[in-house]
Amino acid sequence: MLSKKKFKSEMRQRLREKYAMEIEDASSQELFNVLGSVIKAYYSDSWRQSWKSYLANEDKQVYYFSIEFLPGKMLKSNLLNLGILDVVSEGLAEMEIDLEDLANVEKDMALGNGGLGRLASCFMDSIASCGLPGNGNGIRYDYGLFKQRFVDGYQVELPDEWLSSGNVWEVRKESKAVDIQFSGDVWMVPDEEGHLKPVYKNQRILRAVPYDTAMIGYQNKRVNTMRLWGIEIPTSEEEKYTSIQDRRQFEDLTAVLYPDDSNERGRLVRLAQEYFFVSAGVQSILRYYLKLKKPLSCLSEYVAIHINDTHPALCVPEMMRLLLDEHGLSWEQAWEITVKVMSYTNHTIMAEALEKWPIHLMRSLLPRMYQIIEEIDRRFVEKKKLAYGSDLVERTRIIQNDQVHMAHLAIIGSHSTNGVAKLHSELLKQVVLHDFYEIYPERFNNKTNGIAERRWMQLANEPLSHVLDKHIKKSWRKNPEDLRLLLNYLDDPQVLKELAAAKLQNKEALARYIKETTGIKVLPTAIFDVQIKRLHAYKRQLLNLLHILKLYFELKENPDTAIHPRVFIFGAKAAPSYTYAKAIIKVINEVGNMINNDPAIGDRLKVVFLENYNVSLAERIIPAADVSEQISLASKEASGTSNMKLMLNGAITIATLDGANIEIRDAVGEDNIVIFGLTEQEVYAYYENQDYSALKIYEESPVLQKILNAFVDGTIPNIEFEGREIFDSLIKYNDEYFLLRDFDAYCQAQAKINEWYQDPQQWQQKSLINIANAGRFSADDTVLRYAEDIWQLNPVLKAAEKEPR
Ligand code: 26W
Repeated sequence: MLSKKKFKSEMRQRLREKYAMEIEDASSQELFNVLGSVIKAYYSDSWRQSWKSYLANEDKQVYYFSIEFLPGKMLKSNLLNLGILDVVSEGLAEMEIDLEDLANVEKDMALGNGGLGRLASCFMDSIASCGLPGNGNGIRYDYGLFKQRFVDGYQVELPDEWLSSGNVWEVRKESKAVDIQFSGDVWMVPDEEGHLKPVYKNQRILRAVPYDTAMIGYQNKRVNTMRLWGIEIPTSEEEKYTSIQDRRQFEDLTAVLYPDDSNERGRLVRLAQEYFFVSAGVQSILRYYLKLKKPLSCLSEYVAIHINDTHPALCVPEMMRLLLDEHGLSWEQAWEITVKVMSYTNHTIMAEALEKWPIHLMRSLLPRMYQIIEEIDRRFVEKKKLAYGSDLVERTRIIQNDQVHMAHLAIIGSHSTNGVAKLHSELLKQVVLHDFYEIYPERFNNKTNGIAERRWMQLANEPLSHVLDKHIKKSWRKNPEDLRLLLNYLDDPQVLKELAAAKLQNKEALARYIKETTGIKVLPTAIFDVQIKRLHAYKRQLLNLLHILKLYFELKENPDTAIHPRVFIFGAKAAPSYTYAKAIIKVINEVGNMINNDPAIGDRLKVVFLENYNVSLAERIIPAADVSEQISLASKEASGTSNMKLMLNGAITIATLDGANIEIRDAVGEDNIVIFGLTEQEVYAYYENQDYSALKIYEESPVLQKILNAFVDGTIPNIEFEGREIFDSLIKYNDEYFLLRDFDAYCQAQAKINEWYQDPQQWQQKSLINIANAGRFSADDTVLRYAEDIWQLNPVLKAAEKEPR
């Protein structure tokens, strides 16, 4: 184990070597860079040993393909998992350095939009912490998700230059680079044995260079790899580029993360990005596999490839291309291997999020991919038509109306399709993918999401973690199920007091941050009501705002209305092209200004929209939350994961029966969560009967009239355009997400929250029950289920089980 003495001398030594300076003269950035290199040296052995042991034991490995990863900051997470967090923070303190200052230097690695990307990073942490041989495979974007600034209440996007001061955690692996072929033409020509071989003409070859980042297991000496691919022009191709622009056009293919998180826009560069990291990943996996000197027919016994939503679905035709064209297998052999190796997770049922690539784009950019997809489609139709009839087959085939349906390709080309929460997986089987469920019932399964509780509790919430250590000892840190031991203290006033004190400490810290960053003064004793997620109509941030306006108007009308002071905290980015979402951001900010500066309201109501919501801001907000807003229209939110993080940190959830909210209700019981609103059955009944009228509800509700009219009658200032757009979306375009229908039930639910909060003992007990039952949403359990049911990772599992969890 690393001693403080050894650590300090290492720091001094490396600072001299790297910057020829003493600790006292170094900037936080320089100290952070040196600390990063000290830590890297500390885990490099385990990293190499882990790799060598997988090779030596010929362990089956899983490769998690995701176009997004959202690690956030890694310094403290690496220190915690290495078990040296205390040694390092004390060692630095002895050199008058605050670890927090260095942690703040590190830029968030924000190579993702939201749920899907963060889940991938939670899984990376859990796969390593469970001792499973797993690798991440993605893209090294030069620019992550845009930085959000509010200018006059409007969202403005700024580039996220996360690499401007380098990235201490990555290792560039020049020697592992591979070539990626784009566009040009391809002919199938018989070779001397008569096998059809592709002949390519004027295609572009680009170089994929891997950058590896260590994924450190929790105090188990296991270190896995997240491989992110950067793009370069190979020297052999240089003469093909006539100008810098010409070069940049290709070098910029992976420059930027697409900022849409539920609306595919069919851009050529996006398709190129999808093929780039897929081809690089599959090629490097087969290169590794050949080292094992095993027949290709056994590939699925040593390799599992997971397709994280449809963005990496080209893994199916790319594996076929390599097995057919480079390894000369027959179609049948190649197909059998591919299906056994591949597995797919669906993360959304939103139609606009399901990728469908125009065949002209696929054919021009990826001619060989298109050829193979055509053949997969032809054989699927031929094979299934007889058994299932043409209608069902025409609905499930991959190529339809000149588009390539990527979800169909992923389902047909893999042995497992899972949803991310029980309700979502049921909706996939019964509604969205029902035709496929008819054909492949055995492939469909559920894997309810989870979260890395090390980051979202141990790192984000030290005050609560210490109260837990004090009363239920430390086993929960390795085995979150042990949080249930807290239930033994449900009626222990001392423990309840200490839990409340920890929450207040976090709220005071957030109140300071809010004051510093927005100038708004909030009462730490107020109810901190939090809604943090991407801005999207189905997540209904607007419903939250309608209730805030109701409270505001009530307080204006009768100032002595008894409500416990409330602070409504929002964190949300909108996709730049999503104008409706941006209109909602503007209106929330304008309503906030109106309420926060209204002397008649004072401290009783505050609305705070924190800029640039990301992983690090989430780590600040979540420990300070009293109420968790999970109010999406039932059936729309596949799972949600902020709901689990807020529950773990003792917030009480106000929720619809949607996604994983249902499983949270199952975990804590009706008395410890506030449920409201339409169920998914009722929503589907409305779709069935087409009898929903928002106008009718509006006309029958004076309260709603007052609130909605405020959007267009000038009551809310500076929203002339946005207010009209929103008013019309509800009344003229009939409120697609049934906000008006759920409004009354939501207000009653909020009144219940207000009532519960009046009794601190009762509230704290409900909070305790949420914390105690949050262990079941550990991503460690989730990945172990993937490993057992889908990836069939072998004996290493036993090792994981053996580890005291
Ligand atoms: C093509 C544009 C695009 C980009 C991203 C479409 C769809 C996506 C993601 C699938 C959207 C996403 O992040 N979905 C969220 O995934 C989480 C992890 O499973 C779930 O918890 C959320 O409910 C789901 O919205």
